[in-house]
Amino acid sequence: MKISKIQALEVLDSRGNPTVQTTIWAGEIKATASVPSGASTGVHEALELRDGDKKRYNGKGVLKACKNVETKIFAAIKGMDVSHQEKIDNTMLELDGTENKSKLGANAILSVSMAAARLAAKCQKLELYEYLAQAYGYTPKLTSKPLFNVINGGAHAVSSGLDVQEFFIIPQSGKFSEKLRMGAEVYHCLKKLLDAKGLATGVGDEGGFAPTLGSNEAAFKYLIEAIKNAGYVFGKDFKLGTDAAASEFFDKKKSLYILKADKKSYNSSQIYKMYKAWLDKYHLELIEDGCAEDDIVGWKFLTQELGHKAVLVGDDLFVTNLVRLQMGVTQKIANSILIKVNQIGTLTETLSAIKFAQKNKYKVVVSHRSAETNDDFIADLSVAVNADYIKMGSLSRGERMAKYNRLLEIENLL
Ligand code: 2PG
Ligand code: MG
Repeated sequence: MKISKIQALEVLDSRGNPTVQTTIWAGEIKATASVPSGASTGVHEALELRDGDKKRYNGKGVLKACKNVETKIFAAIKGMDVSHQEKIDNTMLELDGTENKSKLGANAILSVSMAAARLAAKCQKLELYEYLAQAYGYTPKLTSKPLFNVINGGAHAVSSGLDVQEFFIIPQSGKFSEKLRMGAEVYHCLKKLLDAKGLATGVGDEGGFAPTLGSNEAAFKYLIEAIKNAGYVFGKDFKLGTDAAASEFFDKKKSLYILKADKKSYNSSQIYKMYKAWLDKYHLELIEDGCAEDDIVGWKFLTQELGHKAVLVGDDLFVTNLVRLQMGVTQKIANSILIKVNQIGTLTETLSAIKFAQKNKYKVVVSHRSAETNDDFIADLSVAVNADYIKMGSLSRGERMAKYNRLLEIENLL
């Protein structure tokens, strides 16, 4: 079970940009993991190390990060027991020594952290979700509700003109395989509907459609129609949700949320009113990043006004960071946290954020990034920690299906 060899490879993610894929060996046994990447990244996220060499991949190469894995990191963790996750992660944190992992790169560190966990599971002949559940004191459960992001806007589909980044359909009951089927049926009805109206049905970064709709609200109307066309009852079989990703349309200088598609703007003490109107009209179950990452005033209004009737998720707000989450709990803002392993960069830190959230009754949403690989680690993670929700994209694109198909396998195993 001792780490004997490491290799890191520059591979491409689903947006066609380089990312780090690391393989770790313990004797003859090996395991591989690759790292996702965001587009609407929070300013408080750990740093993704990019080469900056404009002659390669527009400066986005990750050869330095790969080198860090094979040299500095390997030298520090060689010979360690692969199941000593905390020790491996803490060794890398010490070696890096910076607040935001800028020396080694969060991409370098995370690839090792994930591959180590996968290798430990393999060595113990356990499924990854079983291993993680055992290691962190859970009983594996696949009860999370999927947030299917079937209309993409914002930074994930700039040509759509939508300010809001993600529009979710949320199936309300049935086991995972049934929820997946329901989601896929609505997805296909949505495609038909858009086709019939002569709207674009090419997909955005997360596999949702990216039509030019003219207003953010229009997206909800299409979702409701598609749900009905698929034979489901809106409000009972499906509810809706959104990731506004509001940091992206918050003008810091003017201190205003500017929604271009709606020709409207709001300040921090008003923005909740827009969501309240949407919530009442469209049965919103969940709103992610309704306010910008550092707009604590906006978050307070939002939480006071809507926190009792909607799941309010902090993504850019918390960045899977225990210290940011502690601040949120103290300030009583949001009531849920988005969990993205690469925002923080190690499995150990990810788990401490999850545990703290659960202890404080914040809901947990295990999430992908807008650029992914076929790595399905987060499927196992969500089952291991009994996530309340999962966010793994729409019902198309291979890198999203990899996660859903893994969940189908896990459902079968469970
Ligand atoms: C988000 C994510 C994933 P990105 O904002 O929640 O949907 O997007 O990976 O681009 O930050
Ligand atoms: Mg988000």
